[in-house]
Amino acid sequence: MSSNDRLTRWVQEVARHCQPDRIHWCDGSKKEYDRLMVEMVARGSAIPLRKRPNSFLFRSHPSDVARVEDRTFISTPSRDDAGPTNNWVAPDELKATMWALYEGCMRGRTMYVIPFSMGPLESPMAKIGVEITDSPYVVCNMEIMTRVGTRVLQAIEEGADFIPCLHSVGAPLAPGQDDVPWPCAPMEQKYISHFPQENLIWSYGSGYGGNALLGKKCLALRIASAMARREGWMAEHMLILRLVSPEGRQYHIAAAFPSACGKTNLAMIQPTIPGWRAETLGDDIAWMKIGPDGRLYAINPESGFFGVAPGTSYKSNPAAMDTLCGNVIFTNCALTDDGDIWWEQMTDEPPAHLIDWRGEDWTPERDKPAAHPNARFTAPTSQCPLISSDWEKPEGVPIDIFIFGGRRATVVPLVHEAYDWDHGVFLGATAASETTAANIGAVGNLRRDPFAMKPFCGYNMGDYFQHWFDMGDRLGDKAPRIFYVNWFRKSPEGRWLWPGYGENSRVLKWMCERVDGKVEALDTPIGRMPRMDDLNLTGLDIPPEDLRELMRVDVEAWRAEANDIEKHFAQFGDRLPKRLERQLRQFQIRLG
Ligand code: GTP
Ligand code: SPV
Ligand code: MN
Repeated sequence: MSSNDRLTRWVQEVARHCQPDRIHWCDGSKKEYDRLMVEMVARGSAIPLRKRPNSFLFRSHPSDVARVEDRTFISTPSRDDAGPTNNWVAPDELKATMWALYEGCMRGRTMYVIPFSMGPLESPMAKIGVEITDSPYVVCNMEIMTRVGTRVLQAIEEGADFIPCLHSVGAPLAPGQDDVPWPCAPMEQKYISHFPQENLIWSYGSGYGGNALLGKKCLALRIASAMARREGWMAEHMLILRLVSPEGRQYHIAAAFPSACGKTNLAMIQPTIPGWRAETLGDDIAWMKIGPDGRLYAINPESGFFGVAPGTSYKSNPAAMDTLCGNVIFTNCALTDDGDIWWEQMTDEPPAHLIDWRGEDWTPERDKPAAHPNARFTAPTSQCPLISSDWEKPEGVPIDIFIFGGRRATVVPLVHEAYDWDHGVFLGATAASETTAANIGAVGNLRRDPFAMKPFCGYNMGDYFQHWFDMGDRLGDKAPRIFYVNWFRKSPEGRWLWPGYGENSRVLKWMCERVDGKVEALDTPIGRMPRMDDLNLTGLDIPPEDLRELMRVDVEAWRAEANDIEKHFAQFGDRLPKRLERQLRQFQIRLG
C-alpha cells in the first residue's frame, strides 16, 4: 500500500466513524485561510481587529483555556514504558473508549485534512504529519505554526511517511442546532492520547493550544521524543538562540524552561550589554542530531510562535511586540474599545475600559485580570524582526550551550555551571519549577520538571535520562556545555531580585566566556558559579544585598533539595541510570 493509499484509507475510516457533513483537504493557501476566517467571523467565534491588519481575537470556553496534563496519556503496551511521570491506559482500552467518543462526533461539521511538515520540507530532520480536525480555528493556527499545503501532500504521494493526528472538539451538532463560539467537550471527556509504538495521536474534546494543534507538543515532543530515542537524536522543549559577540563570534544556545518560564522571551532577547546582539531561531522546540563533524545540530520544527501574551510589552520584549504587527490570531486576550487587544503589563496604565477574555465589561477596578493568564498569540516566525537568516537552514545550527532552569522564588541562584556532562544531566533531571497557567490546575506549586519535559516526554523518563547520557557519550568533547539559571528569585516581600529579560544577556555573556576559557569560576557544592567581578553589572541598579542573595548557595536549603531529589529519583526504580545515583551521592558529599 502506498503511503498515499494509507492516507486515503485513514481519512475514509475516520470519516466513517466521525460522520462529518463534508470533508475539506487543506491546501495551506492564503485564500483558504481568509475564507475560514470570514466564516468564523460570520459565526461569531472570531472578532476582526480594526487596529491590526488581518488579525483576529478568539475567546475560548472558560473551561478550555490551557493544556490538560491530567487528561494526557502515553499509551504504550506496558505501563512501565510510559513510566511514572505519564498517565497511562492500555492501547486497546483507550482506543475503545475514544472510538465511542469519536462515533458521530463531527456531525453538522466539516472535517478538515491538514497535511503539514514539522521542519522545512527539504530538511533531512523534517517530519510529516496529517491532522484531521473539525475545528477551523485549529486549521488557521496550524497554517501559521506549521508548514501546511500541497507540497506536503505531494511528498506523501511520492512515498514520504506521515504521522496521523486525529482531533475533534467533541461537540457534534444536531440538524438545525446553532453552533457556539467555542465548541468543546467537558473535562472528563477530554483525551490527549499518544500511541508512540505506532506513531499515532488521538485528541478529543479540547480546542486549545497544545491539546489541539497536534504538530506542537503531541508530535514534535511526545511522539518525536520516542522516535528520537529509537533513532539516536533529541526532541527537546527548548528555544534556539544565536548570540553574537562584539568581535562577531557566534554562540548557539538551546534552553529548556518549563511552560511559561521564559523561553519565548529569551529567544527574542535584546542584549543590554553594548556590542552584543542576538538572533532568534526558535522559541519552544528543538530537534537535534549529531552532524558529520560530530557536533549537535538543532532545527526549529515550527514556523510560528504560540506565545504567552500577558507580560509581553515594548519594555520586556519589543521583538515580540513587533512580530504581532499583523496576521496574528489572539486567543483569550482583552479587547479595547477601538478594536485592538490588550493584556496585563502590555502598557503601564491599563485602558479605562475593556471587554475581558470572557466577553464582559472590564475596568481597572475589577480585581480579575482582563486577559486570561494563559492568553496566547499565534504569529508567523518570519515576522520576528530578530529572526536569523539561518532559521530554516535544513541542517540546523551547531549548539554550544545548553541551559536548564525554571521558576524558583527561593533557593536556586541566578546561574551555575555543570562540572561536566554527567553533572549537567543531573541538573536537567532534577530541574524544578513552580507550576504556571499553561496547564489547567494549581499555579505556583513547586514540582520536579526534568529537562522541562515532564508533560512532554513520550516514554519512561528514566530511559530518557539514559538517552541523555548516551548522547553525551557519542558527543564526547564536542558536547555543549551545560548551565542552570533562575531569573525568578523573589525577595520575602515578593519583589523580583533580578531585572530579567534583556539584562539576562549579562549571564549569557558569562557563559560564552566560560566556553572560551576566558574566565575562572568558583566551585560550589551545586556547581561552578561566577566570580562577582566576572559578571558585567555595569549600569544595573541592584542593591548589593540583592546581588548577594541572587548568588548565595544556602547549603541547608540544598540539603533539603537533595532529600527531595532522592524521593524524585526513587519513583524510577531500576529505570534510573546508575550514573544519576552517583551524581546524587557526589552532590551529597559536596554538601557535607
Ligand atoms: P511556553 O510558551 O508556555 O512554553 O512559555 P515560555 O517558556 O516561552 O515563556 P515566556 O517567554 O512566554 O514567558 C512566560 C512569562 O514569564 C511571561 O509573562 C514573561 O513576561 C515572563 N518572563 C519571561 N522572562 C522573564 C524574566 O527574565 N524575568 C521575569 N521576571 N519574567 C520573565
Ligand atoms: C506550553 O505549554 O509549553 C506551550 C503552550 O508552549 S501549548 O502549545 O498550549 O502547549
Ligand atoms: Mn512550551
